Amino acid sequence: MKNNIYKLILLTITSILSVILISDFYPVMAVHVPYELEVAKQIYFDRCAGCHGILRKGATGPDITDKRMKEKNYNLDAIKAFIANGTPGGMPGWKGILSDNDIHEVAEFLQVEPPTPPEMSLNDIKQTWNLIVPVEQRLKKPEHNRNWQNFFGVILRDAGKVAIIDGDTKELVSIVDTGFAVHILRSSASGRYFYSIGRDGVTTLIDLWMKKPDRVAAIKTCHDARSIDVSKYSGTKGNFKDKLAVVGCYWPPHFIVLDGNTLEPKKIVGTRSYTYDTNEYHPEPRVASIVASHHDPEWIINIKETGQIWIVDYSDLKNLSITQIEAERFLHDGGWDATKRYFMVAANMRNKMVVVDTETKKLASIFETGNKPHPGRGANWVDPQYGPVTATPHLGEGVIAVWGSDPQGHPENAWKVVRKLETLGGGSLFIKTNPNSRHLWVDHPLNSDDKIRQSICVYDIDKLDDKPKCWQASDRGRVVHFDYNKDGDEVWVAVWDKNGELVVFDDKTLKEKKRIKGDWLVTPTGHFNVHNTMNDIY
Ligand code: DHE
Repeated sequence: MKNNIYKLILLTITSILSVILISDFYPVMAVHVPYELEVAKQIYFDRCAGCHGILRKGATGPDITDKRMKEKNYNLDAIKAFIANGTPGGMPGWKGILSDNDIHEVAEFLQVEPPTPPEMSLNDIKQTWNLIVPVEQRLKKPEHNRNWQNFFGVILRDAGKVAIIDGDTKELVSIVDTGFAVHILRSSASGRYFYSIGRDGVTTLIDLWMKKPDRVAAIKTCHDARSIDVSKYSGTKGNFKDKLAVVGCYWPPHFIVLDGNTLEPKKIVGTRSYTYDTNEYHPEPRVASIVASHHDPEWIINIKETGQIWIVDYSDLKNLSITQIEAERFLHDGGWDATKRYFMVAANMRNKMVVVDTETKKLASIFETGNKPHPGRGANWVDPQYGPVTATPHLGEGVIAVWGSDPQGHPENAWKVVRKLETLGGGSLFIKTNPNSRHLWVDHPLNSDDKIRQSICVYDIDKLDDKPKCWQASDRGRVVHFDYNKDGDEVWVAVWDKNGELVVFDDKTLKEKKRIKGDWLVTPTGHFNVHNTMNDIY
């Protein structure tokens, strides 16, 4: 009885205190507003921040700060109409995806000053570190007889999980809990581990040698992230294979170096700096793609908003050396040429590709390809007419641009667009081929037409003047991203839908070999073959 009276008194005091506190911060609508602000902030973070930035200063999408809304005289209804219907600049309409109420909330949110999200120190990050299986307790050899170098890691985006599928048998081997909306997976240099990075900055280390591959370590590296890679170098400067990992964050804008085997955080480096061209301070220069060099202990780290490419030497973390290359603004995705000497990255809002020579550590070229190039990792092949080439599709137009990428053997074609191939329309994200194939595959998942976004096209590399073969690979969702199997004779593509599928095609005949289905296949997006990912084969 006495206890209950104490509890009642405590509850009353707590309630009075919360009302006082809340109304202090939000004097007008004490309880209602903070809830809605949180909802709007979350929707903005999930759906809009990737393109417009957390501080809304713009990148792939334009500046949408409250200041600019006022300058443009956009009132609530005008903003709601933009969000609902999309824009001619390429923003998709959100009607049908967001409710009318959500659209209203976001429109209101865009009229007030963007709140600055919290920072995160190395110590804050360390508090989230979870070493699930210490290294000494891990397996000394695989616990199964499967051909694990032909495993595929498949992102189950909205489920916050990654599926591991046996590429030989097409069986589901395991499903692993990861961060929210995992963006990409990368393989360790040995291939034994998959590293996943969630949009929420959660990094997960998955051990493929376990009978049922599972997490052996996890850590939250920031609040918003898209990229991760590992140390791949072994040579006279040391053996760094599987030793380090690096995560690139959108917010806070930093990259963080982790122990490759345990994910223990080692070093954090902020990217806030000055734009390469106007030399103005930028508060949110986000880390876009990262690749690991095979010939030096270095990562190539792309800083989106300041337009700089940083070559980071990870061999001495205490005396870190970074070469900062002035490139172009809004760097996004990219990959290696076939020799892995040149790194090529899209500056998508400037319609350009930027090339860095990682041997001389200098900018090699910047050239135009078309409306918003989006190469993914790109595609490399030996063209019958132009020699070694690389290609990108585009978000803004139905074109694949092909350029020479062999300045030593074919200097006349180097960094020049030598072919333009027609696709079914804009909205392409990924392209793929393989050294064992003479086919080039392209998707169109962001096209506004249902049929086109469910269609893929395949070009015969030896007859690029001929029309490609195109077909609808699914009657629902969006068909997105490719990877080959280890032998380079099968291509896997994802049907990005609540009831998702993986469709496996024979690369020679283009015939469908298998449709992997199951209620666990929730919104599959990127899917990564171990052998191709560890060796950067694309
Ligand atoms: Fe991605 C790669 C950022 C939307 C699927 N995406 C990348 C990379 C970056 C990036 C920086 C390069 C990583 C690297 O190589 O280190 N992506 C962004 C965005 O900012 C953007 C435009 C908006 C957002 O809010 O995230 C965005 N991306 C998408 C999607 O909508 C996709 C289709 C599904 C999803 O997960 O949301 C998507 N992005 C992918 C995939 C890759 C990728 C599958 C890796 C391609 C590869 O073959 O390596």
